[in-house]
Amino acid sequence: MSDEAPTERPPSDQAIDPPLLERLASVAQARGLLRLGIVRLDHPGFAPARDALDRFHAAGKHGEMGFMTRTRAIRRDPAQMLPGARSLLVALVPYDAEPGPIARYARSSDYHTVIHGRLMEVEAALRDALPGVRSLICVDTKPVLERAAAMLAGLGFLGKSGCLIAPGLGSYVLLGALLVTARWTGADALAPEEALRGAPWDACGDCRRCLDACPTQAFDGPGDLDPRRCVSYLTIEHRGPIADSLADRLGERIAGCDVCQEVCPYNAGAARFRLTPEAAWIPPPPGRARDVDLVALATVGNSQHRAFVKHTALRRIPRRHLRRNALLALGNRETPLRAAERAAITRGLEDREPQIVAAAERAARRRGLLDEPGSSAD
Ligand code: B12
Ligand code: SF4
Ligand code: SF4
Repeated sequence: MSDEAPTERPPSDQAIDPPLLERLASVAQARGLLRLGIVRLDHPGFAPARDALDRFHAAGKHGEMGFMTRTRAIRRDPAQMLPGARSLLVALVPYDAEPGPIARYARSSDYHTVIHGRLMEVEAALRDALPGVRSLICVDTKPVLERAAAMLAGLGFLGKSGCLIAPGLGSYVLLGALLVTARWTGADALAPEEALRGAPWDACGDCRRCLDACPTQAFDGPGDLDPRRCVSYLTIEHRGPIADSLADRLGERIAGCDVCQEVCPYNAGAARFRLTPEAAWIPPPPGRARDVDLVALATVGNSQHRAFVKHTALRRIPRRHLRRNALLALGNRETPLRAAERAAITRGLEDREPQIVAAAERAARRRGLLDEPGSSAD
């Protein structure tokens, strides 16, 4: 405890000025958080983001994401979870992994844990500089409009895909924020008149590759996703059955989707590899590489499931949904049915879980299993 405590400023009077932000940014950088920025909560640029959120809910786009409805009011006004909050420090972390049936971010170590750990160091440095300051780390699970905050904090712009695109780094970046009671005394990274002029995806120009390439045509317009048609939502968040019209378009994806990012010209080229220090990448999960064997996943048991999702964001997918997804993916394969696939589908047909049975029936139909003499879905 420092002798200087009596001279502490009351928390309501604490401020982050540009030199302090610079010091925090260098702590962040050293810990693998790139491009630390700050935005005041009363930045007028949040208004259109809040309107977009309202339209999202009014159209029922939250689907089965109960966490979105439960936290709607706080997402609009994060000071409700930290009374006196006045600013958000926002940082980003790049990630990379092999393309495949699991989206890149979910093949890496769980970003919630990684970014949270790195933000704790920034939080500690802030508390050293401003004793008594209150703060809250927000990585995805705390209701903050992270993309809008990142854009307003000067980290990048939003693309028609809705993703935050950081200059030089592209959109394969994950976001984390530190909600703080201190006020920001510097200039806005994105001036209000700039933020309110045009659409946030102006930098996309005429390009619309992400909108056109989306396998489920999930965009209602630029930056306007309907998650209920998005592969990411269907494979990770959706707990009910998946309509055949959508299941037919999942391909072999079983957890998330990267198509709208894969086609984006801002992700082409090697600049992000050059600009990212080795320590900044979200590391691969500890332990052995997660092989994606659809047959094994279609019948995965409890302990294998735990091992498969451990230390990754895949933890969000319950075992029965991973099995459902694997069966849907097996149903989408175009190759001749192998014995191991037949066995996995047959096991699905005998399951007690209606969703698994439905996915197995679809796979059996599509792979010709039900046409074979003696085969039956009963
Ligand atoms: C719910 C959620 C989902 C849902 C719904 C996504 C959605 N588009 O709403 C589902 C499951 C589908 C999903 C999918 C994905 N997600 Co997600 N998701 C979230 C979460 C938890 C909340 C998002 C939210 O509030 N949605 C409501 C809509 C209205 O807000 P928004 O899309 O975030 O932002 C929009 C508004 O701010 C608006 N806006 C802002 N200013 C303005 C101004 C004007 C004039 C207008 C008109 C609009 C506008 O435009 C933005 C883009 O549409 C955030 C974390 C967080 N706390 O923010 C992560 C987050 C957005 N997801 C993330 C990721 C990585 C993904 C996936 C790439 C994962 C994958 N590979 O499968 C996909 C991408 C799909 C896509 N193209 O958006 C990252 C995005 C990082 C980035 N670079 O942008 C986040 C920020 C998580 C994180 N901490 O890094 N996700
Ligand atoms: S994540 Fe896939 S399904 Fe979702 S919007 Fe992007 S391309 Fe479409
Ligand atoms: S693919 Fe084109 S339209 Fe989509 S985010 Fe990238 S630049 Fe913008």
